[in-house]
Amino acid sequence: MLDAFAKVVAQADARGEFLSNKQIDALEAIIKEGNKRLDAVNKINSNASAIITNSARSLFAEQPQLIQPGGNAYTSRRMAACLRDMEIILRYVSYSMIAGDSSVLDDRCLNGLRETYQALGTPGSSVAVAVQKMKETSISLVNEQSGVTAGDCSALTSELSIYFDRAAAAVV
Ligand code: PEB
Repeated sequence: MLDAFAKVVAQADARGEFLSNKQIDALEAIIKEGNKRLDAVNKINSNASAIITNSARSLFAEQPQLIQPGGNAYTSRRMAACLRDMEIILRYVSYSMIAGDSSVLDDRCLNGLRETYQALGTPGSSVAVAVQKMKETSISLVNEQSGVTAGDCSALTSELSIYFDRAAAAVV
C-alpha cells in the first residue's frame, strides 16, 4: 500500500535517481490542496450511508430484475451482501482519496474481484453501474460549498472520478 509520496520515492529509487522537478511539483500540489482533500474525504465519510443506499435504490429502479426471484440481489441476505459490497468499494475509494494513490484500492479491494463475481454469478456490469452512481453522488457532494471554504475542487473531483472508474472497470 502506497501513498502519493511513497509512490514517487519507490519509482525514483527503482531508477536510483533523485525526485524529478515534475514529481516534486505534483507533491507540492497535493500539499497545497491538502485541506480540500480532507474536506472531500470527510464529506464522503459522513454521507457514506446515503451515498450507498441512494445509489442502490437507483440501480434497482433501473434493473428491477436484480431484486426479483432469481435476481442476484434477491433475498435479504443477498441484498445485505450487495449493500456491503458497495460500502467496501466506497471505503477503499475514500482510502485512495486520502492517500492520493490507488494502490490500496487495487491491492486490497479490486484484485480478484471480477473473478469472485463471476464465481458468484453476480453481474459485474450491474456492480459497475452502482459504482458509477456512487461516483456521481460523491462528486456532487464534494462540489457542495456549504460548511466549507469555497474553492476550486476540479482537480480533486477528477482524481476521485479516476478511483471510481478504476473500481467500475475492474468488475466488468
Ligand atoms: C466481494 N461479494 C460477495 C462475496 C464476496 C464479495 C467475497 C461472497 C461472500 C459473501 O457473500 O460475503 N468481499 C466483497 C468485496 C471485498 C470482499 C468487494 C473486497 C475486499 O472481501 N449483487 C447484485 C448487485 C451487487 C451484488 C449487482 C451492487 O445483484 C452483490 C451489489 N455480492 C453481491 C451479492 C452477493 C455478493 C457476495 C448479492 C451474495 C451472492 C450470493 O451469495 O449468492
